[in-house]
Amino acid sequence: MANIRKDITTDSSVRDKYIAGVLRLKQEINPRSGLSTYDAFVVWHVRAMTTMTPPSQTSRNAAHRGPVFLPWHRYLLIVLEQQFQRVLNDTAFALPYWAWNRDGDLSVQQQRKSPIWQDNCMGGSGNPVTSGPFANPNADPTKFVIRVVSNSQGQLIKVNRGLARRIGADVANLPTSAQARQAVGFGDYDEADWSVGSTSTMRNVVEGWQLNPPAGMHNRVHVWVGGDMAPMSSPNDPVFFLNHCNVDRLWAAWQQKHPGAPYLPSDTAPVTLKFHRLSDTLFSVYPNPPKISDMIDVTDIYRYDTIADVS
Ligand SMILES: [Cu+2]
Repeated sequence: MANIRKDITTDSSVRDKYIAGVLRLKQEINPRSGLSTYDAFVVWHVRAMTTMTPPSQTSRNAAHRGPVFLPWHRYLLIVLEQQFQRVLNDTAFALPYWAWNRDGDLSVQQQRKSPIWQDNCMGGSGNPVTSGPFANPNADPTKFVIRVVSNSQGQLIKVNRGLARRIGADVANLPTSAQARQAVGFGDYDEADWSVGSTSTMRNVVEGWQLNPPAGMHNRVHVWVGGDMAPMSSPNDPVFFLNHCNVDRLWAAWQQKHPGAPYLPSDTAPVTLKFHRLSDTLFSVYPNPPKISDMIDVTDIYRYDTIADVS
């Protein structure tokens, strides 16, 4: 039976399990790399983002700015969810989501005071963050510490410091539910030239097209949270996965609303779109990654408690 993914601000049980799971995965250090199971997701994300597809250009990569954006992050979340189930010893655990669209419907003042930023949830803002479960101003290695970040060239750099956030500092507000419904309403999954250019396809509008300058929906959430959510190493902030779980919820809502609409591009697309075609294998640092086609129908693994607000 499929597990149910719920809103982190309305279910205290999954909220507390999510926090506990993050802290446990952070403490599992691989002696060879000096990095934790959690940190490996940061490395995987940076490596995917620096794998250009095709290598002759500098925008579309093996996880972003192209059609694979949604299935790649769906796979990332499923692998992470399995790690949570292991360390929590709870096969029914399902990742929670942050319904940032519901916060986006509120005033800017209220957005900054959302339940997600309270000390019993993700904690607050700052460099370093000083409140909540991930506060670690003295970079105590037994607490939540940032161990690896990316520079602007995508190189991995080892650090030892607390988590940083600039909530609402670099962009005023979050995407709204009306914007989410608009994105879910588009009939096409994606379109040529399969990049950042299309203004009326679900994938690109959900990922980053500028519904409201200076950034689109998922990109806008990254910029709105700021700090460690901004660079390629953004999985460093546990909010990353809650953002992407809501992004995935929008895709699930789109799939239900347009049951006949296919994932695009199909396998007849040219090899320059490798990593983005339906039967291409997903980029992974783990062995035996699945194909995009394996990520289309995952309703036997998990479902969302509701999609009503975004469909
Ligand atoms: Cu990403």
